[in-house]
Amino acid sequence: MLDKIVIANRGEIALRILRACREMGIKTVAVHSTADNNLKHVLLADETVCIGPPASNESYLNMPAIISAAEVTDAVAIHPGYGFLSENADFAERVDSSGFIFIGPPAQAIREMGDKVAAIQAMKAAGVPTVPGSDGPLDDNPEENMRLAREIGYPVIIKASGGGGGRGMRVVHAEAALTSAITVTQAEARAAFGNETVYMEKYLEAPRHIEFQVLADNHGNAIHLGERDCSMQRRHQKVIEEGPAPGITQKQREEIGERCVRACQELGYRSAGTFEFLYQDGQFFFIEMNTRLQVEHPVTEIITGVDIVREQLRIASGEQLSLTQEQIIFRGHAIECRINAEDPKTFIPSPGTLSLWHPPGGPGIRVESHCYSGYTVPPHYDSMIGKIIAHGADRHMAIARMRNALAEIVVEGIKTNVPLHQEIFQHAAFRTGGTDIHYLEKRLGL
Ligand code: MV4
Repeated sequence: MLDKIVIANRGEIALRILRACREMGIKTVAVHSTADNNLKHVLLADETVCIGPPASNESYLNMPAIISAAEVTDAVAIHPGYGFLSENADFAERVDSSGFIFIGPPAQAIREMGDKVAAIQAMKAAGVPTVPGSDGPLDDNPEENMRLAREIGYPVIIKASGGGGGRGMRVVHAEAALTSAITVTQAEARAAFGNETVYMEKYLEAPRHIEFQVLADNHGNAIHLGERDCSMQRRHQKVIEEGPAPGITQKQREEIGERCVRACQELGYRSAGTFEFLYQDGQFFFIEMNTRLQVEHPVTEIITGVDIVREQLRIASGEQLSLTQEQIIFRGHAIECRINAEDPKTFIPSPGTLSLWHPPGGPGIRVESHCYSGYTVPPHYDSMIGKIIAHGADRHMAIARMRNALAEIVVEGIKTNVPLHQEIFQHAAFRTGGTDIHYLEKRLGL
């Protein structure tokens, strides 16, 4: 097993990784910015290295500083968490060539999935269903693009191959707008991603966002851990995630899950990964793959009993997956609420000192947070300060427990989105389940 690792992240996920390491007897090095001396995992880590000033560019995105921290502490591996450098193929490559283990997929897989056109082509080859579209880059022939859009059927969406996560896309409702939409998306893509490649898909008007969790080891073993429904989002920021996705049958789960597993094997994938799909009219359409541990991974951990971070650490040390597909049993239902330090109405970030932090508890409640009374949420980073995950024998029970937890949590000194969650849990459509990706923004009248 790994002897010592660098945790190249902050906040709740750094603490989550530290806890897994402690269980497994792995020593920890917390690298942190000068704004993060008092982070909970920094206080708990075996060793700490300050890697720079508050600005992420100079600390959590500073590759030489992070790799140097691994060198001076004699660590053997680096866990990137999510965000920051977690999906940076150049970083994975530099970690590797510096003689350390990157706790994630091979750099080549990160690079291939970061190129959305290449990712879609790889999925098609592996039998994963994709959105009807151009199946490759658009060229500069307006007549050919019009013919293609007519064949696909309007509305269509133009997406940047270097984009993803909602960046660099444009919906086109009629032929008159097509050519200029392509030109503008290309120009934006060149400026934002240094790659003007764009592609076209049928625009799905009211889909749900459902993603499949996979794990793969270095020995050719790969498994899927079922799906999560992440449709409750605002401006591409997920607000609530749950699993299993309401209304998805075990047959659909097995069919799509098995195709994701096959894709992992064909890609030479390793570690944890997520296949993102749009789901509409009973069909799944692959859109992107995330090559990292995700914020919402606890939803899957709770319904499968698999510790995803532990598996990542085992895989990175060269061990086999600890379970086979046949051993994965889905039990009950889990729902996660992301708790953000922000105004619940305006969404403006609300950093500051927590005069009181009183997390909820009781049966079926898991809290993932680095917060404590007296902790100061710095203004420099993402506003998520924790997650509440509720579990129950069925969706009703998970909802009942989450409502208790949302009534019980006390956060004083800063504003949070807890009131927004309380409101969502009253909505009849949410309680029924299966709302689409536009539901929350529409309900909020934004
Ligand atoms: C789409 C789509 C509709 N049709 N593609 C946005 C983020 C990026 N991951 C892909 N996105 C979308 N792609 C087709 N062909 C609608 C979205 C979309 C979306 C997807 C998932 C979660 C939230 C979303 C919010 C707006 C648009």
